[in-house]
Amino acid sequence: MRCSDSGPATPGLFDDLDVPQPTRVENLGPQSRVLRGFALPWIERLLPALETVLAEAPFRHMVTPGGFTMSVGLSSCGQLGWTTDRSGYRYSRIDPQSRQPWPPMPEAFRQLAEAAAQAAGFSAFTPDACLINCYRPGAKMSLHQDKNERDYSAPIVSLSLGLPALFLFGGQQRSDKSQRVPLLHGDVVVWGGVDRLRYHGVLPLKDGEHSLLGQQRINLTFRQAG
Ligand SMILES: O=C(O)CCC(=O)C(=O)O
Repeated sequence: MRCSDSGPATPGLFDDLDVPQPTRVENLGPQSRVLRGFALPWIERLLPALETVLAEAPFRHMVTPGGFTMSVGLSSCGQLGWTTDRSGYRYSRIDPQSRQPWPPMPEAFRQLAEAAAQAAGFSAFTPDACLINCYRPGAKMSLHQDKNERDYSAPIVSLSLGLPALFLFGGQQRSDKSQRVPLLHGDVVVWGGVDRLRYHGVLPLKDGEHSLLGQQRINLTFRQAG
């Protein structure tokens, strides 16, 4: 389950499960929340499901329309997968690498995303796309808005697994000052409504070793895209 290696899981991957803690909620804006540790009770279901998805659709480094290779490895599951190449950013029903539909969204993923959206004040969230981002040390994501979805009435639900990262949460303009939000294994960020189009990104991942995921951070971003 590595960005550049879709081989078998690390032995003992599930031996050291985190102990669930009650969720602490932090507000980033009027309709954006960090749900601390929200996913910890789901980890035992999420990680095997993630391995199944990645066996079918391994991480790959996509190219932006400007010709830059992204430092983050990408995969997707669900009806729609987010892709980028020289012709643009878009959602596609087909994985451009395998030319097959993306793997189905595992039930545990969907349930977690819906529960997190509900906990953050967004009922009726039904994700049809889950973008899976893999960061190795040094990988980053520049400030951007999520704008390829058909309408913006549904929130974005974003789960962090593995190594800690510094998430940037900015304003409606790229030049607005960003908050720096440390995100840990099991944290979920939800933003929608008036905050749906806020710029966000991730600073370069620091070196480290996570007890379950090794030298990487994996982010699952759930969207209602179609
Ligand atoms: O990795 C993250 O926490 C954010 C990912 C992200 O911004 C995106 O996929 O659009």
